[in-house]
Amino acid sequence: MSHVTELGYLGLSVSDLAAWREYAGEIIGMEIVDEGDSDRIYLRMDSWHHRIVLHEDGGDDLAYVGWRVPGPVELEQLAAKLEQAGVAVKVASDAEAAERRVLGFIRTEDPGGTPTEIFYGPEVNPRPFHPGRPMFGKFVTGDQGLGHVVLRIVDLQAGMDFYRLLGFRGTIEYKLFIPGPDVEGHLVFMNINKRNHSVAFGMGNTPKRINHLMIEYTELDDLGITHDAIRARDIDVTMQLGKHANDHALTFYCANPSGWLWEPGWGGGQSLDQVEYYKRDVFGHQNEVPGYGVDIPLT
Ligand code: MBD
Ligand code: FE
Repeated sequence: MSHVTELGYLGLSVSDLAAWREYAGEIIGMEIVDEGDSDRIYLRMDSWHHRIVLHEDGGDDLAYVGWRVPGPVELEQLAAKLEQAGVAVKVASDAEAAERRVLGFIRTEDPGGTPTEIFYGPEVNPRPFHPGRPMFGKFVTGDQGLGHVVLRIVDLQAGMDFYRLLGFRGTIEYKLFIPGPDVEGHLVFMNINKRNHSVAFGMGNTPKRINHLMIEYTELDDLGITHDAIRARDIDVTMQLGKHANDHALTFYCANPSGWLWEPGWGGGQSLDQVEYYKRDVFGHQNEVPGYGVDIPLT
């Protein structure tokens, strides 16, 4: 049985590359890799050539998501499984794979309309990771992938069906009361490896494909330094520092230069073998600046 193994890479459409350089490099601590291309820079988080591509194309949204499989055999098996299930897939050319810095990939679309790529063979750079600002530790990646994404998928069942085809496990975990006591909001969290969840959805029919990207530090102090840097620049914080009930990560939510959210975090727990559900968080995560789609009562 073939399934994806991790959240491998993201492509982001951005309109203000200069602002993104400062945000991703000086505030968050990612390594900026500029190879002289007129239309893009790369963000490095570990030994990979990059984990994120910033495409300066006038958009301000998620452009594509890359899920990893171990190798070419698994890619072929997964492509056949998707086609059997009636999901259209397209095999990328060698030139397209080279552009993505992988050995091969297929393209499809998830039920929220997010361009979804399944790939194998990322380019790994033997040069050490060099953070964009001093860091005590590293980003948590490795076999947990680069973080988690919360995507726009309105039809929760269709979303679960699609990601289960890719091998994900998980279901509705949070039952929140949005916007009043009579209306339950449901959030779906799905895991594919040790990371508590790699994909989630249930935030409604938002204008953008993505609500947030969670990235995780190995050291608490790096989260603190990022928090200070966000506060010093008066960047919108939509939910304050707090601890989630499912992944036990200490996180906060801040706006990025494209007007959607990053969720820097520390201390994430592992995925569970058996399902649980929650109605609130452990502590914190109070709403601050509204309008980014996570002003929901997690506490
Ligand atoms: C998360 O990572 C999250 O973003 C929300 C809204 C709830 C629980 C865990
Ligand atoms: Fe999250």
